[in-house]
Amino acid sequence: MTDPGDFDAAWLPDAAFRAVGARRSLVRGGPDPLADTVRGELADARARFGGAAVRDRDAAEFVLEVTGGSPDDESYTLQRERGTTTLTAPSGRGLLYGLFHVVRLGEDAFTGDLAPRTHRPALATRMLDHWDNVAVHPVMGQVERGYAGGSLFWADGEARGDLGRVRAYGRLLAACGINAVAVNNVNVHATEARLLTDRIGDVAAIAGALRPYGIRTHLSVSFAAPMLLGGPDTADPLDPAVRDWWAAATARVYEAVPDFGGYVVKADSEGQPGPFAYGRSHADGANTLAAALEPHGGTVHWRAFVYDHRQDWRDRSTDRARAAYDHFTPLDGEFADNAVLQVKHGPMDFQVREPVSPLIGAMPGTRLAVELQVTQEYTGQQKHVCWLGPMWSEVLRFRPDGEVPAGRLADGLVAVSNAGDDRFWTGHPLAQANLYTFGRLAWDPAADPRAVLDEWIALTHPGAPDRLAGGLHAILDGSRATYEKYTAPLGVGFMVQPGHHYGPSVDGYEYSPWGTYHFADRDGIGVDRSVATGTGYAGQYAEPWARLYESPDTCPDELLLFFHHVPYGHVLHSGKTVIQHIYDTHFEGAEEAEEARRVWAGLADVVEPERHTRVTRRFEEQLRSAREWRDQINSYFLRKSGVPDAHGRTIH
Ligand code: BDP
Repeated sequence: MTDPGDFDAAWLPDAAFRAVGARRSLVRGGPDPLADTVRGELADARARFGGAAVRDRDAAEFVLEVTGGSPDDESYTLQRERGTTTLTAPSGRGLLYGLFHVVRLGEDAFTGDLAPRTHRPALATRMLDHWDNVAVHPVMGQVERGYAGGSLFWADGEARGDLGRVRAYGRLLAACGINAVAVNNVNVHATEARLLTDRIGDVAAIAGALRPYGIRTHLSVSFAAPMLLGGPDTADPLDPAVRDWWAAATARVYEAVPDFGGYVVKADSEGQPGPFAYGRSHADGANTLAAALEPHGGTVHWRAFVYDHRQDWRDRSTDRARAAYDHFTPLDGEFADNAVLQVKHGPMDFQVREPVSPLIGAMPGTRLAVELQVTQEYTGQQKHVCWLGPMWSEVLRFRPDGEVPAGRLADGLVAVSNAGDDRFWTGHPLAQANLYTFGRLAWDPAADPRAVLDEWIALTHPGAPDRLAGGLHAILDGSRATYEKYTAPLGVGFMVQPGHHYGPSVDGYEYSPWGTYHFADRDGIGVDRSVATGTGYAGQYAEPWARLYESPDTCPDELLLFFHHVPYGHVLHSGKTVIQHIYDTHFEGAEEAEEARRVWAGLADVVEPERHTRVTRRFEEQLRSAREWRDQINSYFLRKSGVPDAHGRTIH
């Protein structure tokens, strides 16, 4: 067993269980493996905080009961009257989520009365994708875009022998509502391809460690798997031999992992094989895998991140932002019922500011999951504080046609995990807030992210003085806005160093074929994506958005350069010119990062020393980097435009 002291307790410190553990409690119903998990949690908490297990309902202060129903029903009902708190759920799954709800409430769950209230997740799939390689990749390392050490699942080219930490991970995930995990990278290399066949035992072991916390295990597979793994010499999805191969391979997966969740596929994207090679559509590709999974209750998550990364800016049709919509909307209605199209939240690639992808909402006949990136590839790589709750909430509240109620965007929410074998799980201890917030927003996309942040703060630092809670809130709440200020302006994106994507390089991708341009010249900056004169991307939206984005007069400031190429003197709705906005935000952003560091320094006496030191070091790097961003961006645009800063500040 891993010594629990080897890693941080994150949002489940023992003290968070004080209220639960101090009660006389009774668990009824079963047999149900997840109810057993609840029993175990309660027994541990009681042992710590002096409560007792009782057999008589009348003697119990806390009654937990599985009432019977579908094992997949995740709902629970909580109430309190006459001194007894009662948690009921149709399944052990719901009971587990209910227990964590009670943990969040603490003493409030055992005080006064609580009218009965039933809680259930808004989205059925709440999933984390791990971009983990089994073997260390020569360029990408073990975890692609990972900033938290090695993989939680894999070490030395094999599944970890000790799965104690995987179990602890599953527990943390359950406590914020996540119910699915894909355990390997979407870029499937040779070793990882074999997880599907001769190495399925490794996957089964991991699934066994996650199962007690209600988490189903999924696998990223290569579209070319039949060819890579000794099957037919083609991966043509309509070839009967290929279909048979997938059916047989999938049946063997289910022998090893009976509750296996399904496959994740990145096809025809950034060098991964796909159906285009055979003149087949992505629906053909997805449906072949879906057919193999269907008899077993599995799902294929088919990624919509399909674009040509070897293109020049030839004409409007090659705008990368258009690609996912152009590829997939003609296929609406053609995907199998157990195929889910997994769509990145923005049309490009996880930038700090993008419009919501127009594909979301444009495929009413297709099951859809929205993909977020919790790992901070483009948002500071867990060296910078950047709490993404507000950004995700904006995405989840977006109404594609101005009408769809919040939380109805998709069937599922998926995110690229930011966790690794780091002592603090996430490299930057404050990046734990991103993982937690993702789970809670997947459960309830309409939740106020700031309330979720405070929940995380309270759980992670039980009994902490108000000063600590207030300081953490101040540091995290505005951190995405701060990061946005000192990096690429007004939605234009990128301007990062090529390859690793950390730190500024204004023209780093400007003349490369990846399709990520800002088009800055001496007169202006931005990408014309209007229908009238540009790439036509704005026309992929339904009204009212298409009209709003079409004109620089109505386009929101923060997305102006994503949609329009404008002169530096263009006046924003804020009243500032674009060039002055660039200068001002870059000075402000670096100052705000400095202020956040100051707040953190003032918390030294109320934060565990190791955690405090880790964050302090990260702040040093964040400040260095923020100043570098400020100086590079400001001097680049001063030179390009020749327009001086209105406030006469020195630009390096
Ligand atoms: C990009 C990453 C790359 C991923 C790709 C993806 O740079 O490492 O493989 O997304 O989502 O953001 O497939």
